[in-house]
Amino acid sequence: MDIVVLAGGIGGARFLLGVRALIEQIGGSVTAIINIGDDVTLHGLRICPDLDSVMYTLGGGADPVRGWGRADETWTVKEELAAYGAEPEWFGLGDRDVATHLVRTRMLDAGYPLSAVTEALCARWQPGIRLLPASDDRVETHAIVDDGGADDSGAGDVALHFQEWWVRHHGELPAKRFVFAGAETAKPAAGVLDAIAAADLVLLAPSNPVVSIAPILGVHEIWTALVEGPAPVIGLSPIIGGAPVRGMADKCLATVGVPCTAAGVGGLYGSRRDGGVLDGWLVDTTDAGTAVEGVPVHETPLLMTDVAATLAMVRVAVTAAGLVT
Ligand code: FO1
Repeated sequence: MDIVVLAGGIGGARFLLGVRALIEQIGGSVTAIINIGDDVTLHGLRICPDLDSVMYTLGGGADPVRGWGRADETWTVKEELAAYGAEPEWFGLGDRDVATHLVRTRMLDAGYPLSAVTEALCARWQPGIRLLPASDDRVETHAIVDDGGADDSGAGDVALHFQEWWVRHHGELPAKRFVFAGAETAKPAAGVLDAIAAADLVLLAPSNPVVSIAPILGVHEIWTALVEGPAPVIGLSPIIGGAPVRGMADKCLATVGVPCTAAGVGGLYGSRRDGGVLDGWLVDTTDAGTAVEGVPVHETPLLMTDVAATLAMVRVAVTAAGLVT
């Protein structure tokens, strides 16, 4: 079975452990199409947090507590940068992690596309799945916040890079909206459209729908390939019992005016029959009775407590698609 997964970073990585476990049992392939909206250049280094979270987690090198960056990390570079007063001090790069960004930046500067750079980095980590950035072009998520001016004209709006909004300001500055700068003209990365066309199943990981999945779907040809493609698209709710398991999906959903519920996110993605993307929607058993117009809803435990629990929900997703494992 060939499975394509659209995913963000930390939650996406945990989910992909379950998808990889299924494919190890039944055979086939996993291609993960990863959000690049969080990517940022700091200290001259190109940093791709979601690609790296997935690569490190599936390669056995992620910090298990933070979920981002490397295990057994040290912070000498960060301390030395701070000693120089080199901004930004609010974003920490670990020593081991820096090596990844050095290799990536050097290859990008030499003219390799991000998809080729990712493949080269994965040659070390052997994640057991194919990792693709959504695009080889830049797509950057910005939070539009009010600078505190006296009127509501929008004249005082400021666009903050997602990392500045989330890491520096802890997501506490109310965002009026999110913009995926560059998405309108971005092309799918090499391999993305072929993977979707060849897939037996497409899964939307239980990642943040607003700042992880939406920037991927915002690449026009990816959206078209999904909604016009042959593979069923099954999503898993990142919201359980009215709250995100981790992260800032509640703040992001409030920004786009969507209730922080499994039904709200299912409705945001929408039914493929009615101009949306979903053929099926998995919600946690806590959210039994959830209804999404035009989309069959399936209830199953969605807490990714370990790989076995995640594998179990992936099996339910496969069954929901009308496929057998
Ligand atoms: N998150 C933080 O909260 N603080 C940091 O200093 C930080 C540094 C960082 C460096 C590399 C990397 O790949 C991720 C990093 N993250 C950090 C995580 C990241 O900001 C977000 O959690 C993701 O972008 C959201 O998916």
